[in-house]
Amino acid sequence: MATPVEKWVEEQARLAKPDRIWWCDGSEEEARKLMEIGMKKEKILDYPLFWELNQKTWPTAYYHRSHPTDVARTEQLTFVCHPKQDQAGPNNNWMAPAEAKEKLTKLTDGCMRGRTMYVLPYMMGHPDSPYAKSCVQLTDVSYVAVSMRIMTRMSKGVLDKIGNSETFVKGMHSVGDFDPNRRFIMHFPQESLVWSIGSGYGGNALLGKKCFSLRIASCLGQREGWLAEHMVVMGIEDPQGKITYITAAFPSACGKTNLAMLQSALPGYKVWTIGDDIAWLNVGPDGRLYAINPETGFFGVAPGTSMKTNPNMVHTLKAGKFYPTLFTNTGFDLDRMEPWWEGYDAPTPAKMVDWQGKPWTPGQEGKVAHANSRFTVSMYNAPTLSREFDNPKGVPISAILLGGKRTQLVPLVTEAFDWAHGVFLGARTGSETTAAAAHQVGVLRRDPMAMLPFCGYNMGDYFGHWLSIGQRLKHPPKIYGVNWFRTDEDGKFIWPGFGDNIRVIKWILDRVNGRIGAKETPLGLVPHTADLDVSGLSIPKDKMEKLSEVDRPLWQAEVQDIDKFLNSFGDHLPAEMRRQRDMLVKKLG
Ligand code: SAT
Ligand code: MN
Repeated sequence: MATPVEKWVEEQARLAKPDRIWWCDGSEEEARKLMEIGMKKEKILDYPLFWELNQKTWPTAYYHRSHPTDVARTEQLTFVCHPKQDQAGPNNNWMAPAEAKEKLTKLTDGCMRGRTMYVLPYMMGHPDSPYAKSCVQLTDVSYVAVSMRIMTRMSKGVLDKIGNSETFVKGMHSVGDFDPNRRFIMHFPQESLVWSIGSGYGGNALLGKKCFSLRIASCLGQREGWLAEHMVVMGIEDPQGKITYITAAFPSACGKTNLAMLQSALPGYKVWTIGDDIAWLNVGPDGRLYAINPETGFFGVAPGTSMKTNPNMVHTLKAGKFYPTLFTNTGFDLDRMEPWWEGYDAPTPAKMVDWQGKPWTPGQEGKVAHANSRFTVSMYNAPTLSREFDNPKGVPISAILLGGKRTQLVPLVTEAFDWAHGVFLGARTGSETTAAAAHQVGVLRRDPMAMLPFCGYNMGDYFGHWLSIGQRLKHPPKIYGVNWFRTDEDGKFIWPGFGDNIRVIKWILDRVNGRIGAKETPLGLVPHTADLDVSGLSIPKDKMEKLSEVDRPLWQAEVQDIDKFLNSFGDHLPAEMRRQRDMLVKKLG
């Protein structure tokens, strides 16, 4: 008798019509075979899927170039298909499930002809974790199969675990013909199904990541009483050896990976990495909030990554422990067979090809690496990996940081008065857009909890769900708004960022542990000047003050923009959010 997984795979194969089906076991031996196939047989346009990089300088690393139209998430082609549009909310594109399936069925019919269909059984979360989920993804490209081995816990054992159960997460993926006009990333939360066609890009194609672990999982979380969030999870060890765990939400390409493995600028502090992108948060039996990272890899932005900004990532990328490490759409030094990107601090190669394979010489116009070029590497390579990483229960969270990229207006750090105020602080957060999605860069948009592109249901209900989680927490974490990106009159960042962000985290730890006071502003609590450790920095006093300044007239204008956003949720917006909004207006005077 065929199992439910076998039946589903058979059904999908009947539609997509691959030449062969390959059941993956997630082993290294298999990954090596897939890389061989990618180097010798599979192609995108007329170039191979993988090039082997210099194994002396970049052990286990390979280079991949994507289709030039396929370099970032495509939010306008991403749909959440609840039975009713109202359930998707104004924050999602919506299509009725039947209509979406009809469209996808046509596009999928025969799309794998001449190709192999890889079956990827994988876990999001440690297999022993009560919070983990069993999943199966199908794909017709080895780049995705190998990437999923890095990013998830892939093994044959997952199939045994699913056994005869019908409840597993389904992901159907094909690159199709890469035509953006025939590209869709569709989610069916009621069936825990993701169906994606036409793109090989990470967030569109590694279906365990944003598609399942955020969009679908946020819906599961709403139903089951937990939160799926776009957050870093990290432990900070203080000079006394005590480790405090925090999470931090930032939009894509705003430095989450750098924060997750930060090299402390303050002596005695050390960061332990648990995750750089996704956190699943559950209320523990002791009334604290517990976090797990469902992933096992980093899919990080290459440009700007260097020994100066993130030495631990450079070590991770060069560790060569877990097979393989992938570089996608960076520059490529063909003489030395090495990757290169803007901001990397090794000497610039004299001659390279750019991310599209065109000859490129230093000093010429344009960039050698795509702004959203990426690396895919195992977390087990990281020298900062927390020893709690594989703990099935997760880690107890003491503080939640909610941030965005705001060059003006928003203070460096603000502590919420309480949980509900923190939910409002998150809900009103705006951020300037980055190259991680295909849209105009640098435009301000509201991005609550950095979840705007990833919340799989009506965001008004999502705020309500956050409020209800707070009510179940006996010991809720404190909530902070943070902004590393404020600039001065010359457009230069005032705060140094990177390893110096530990200074803000230290203030947060001192607050969480009740060691210091804080100054009240209309937005929340900010540091007394003496409490923020800026030893060794040379930021002039007036600029430091600017970092905590609340410009009332500008904030009154900001409230109008916040109102516009919050009102778009109509009666899905909890009354508590309106109460918080009115309180802010009153405080601004
Ligand atoms: O969505 S991805 O996983 O491709 C990366 C991001 O945008 O956060
Ligand atoms: Mn992300």
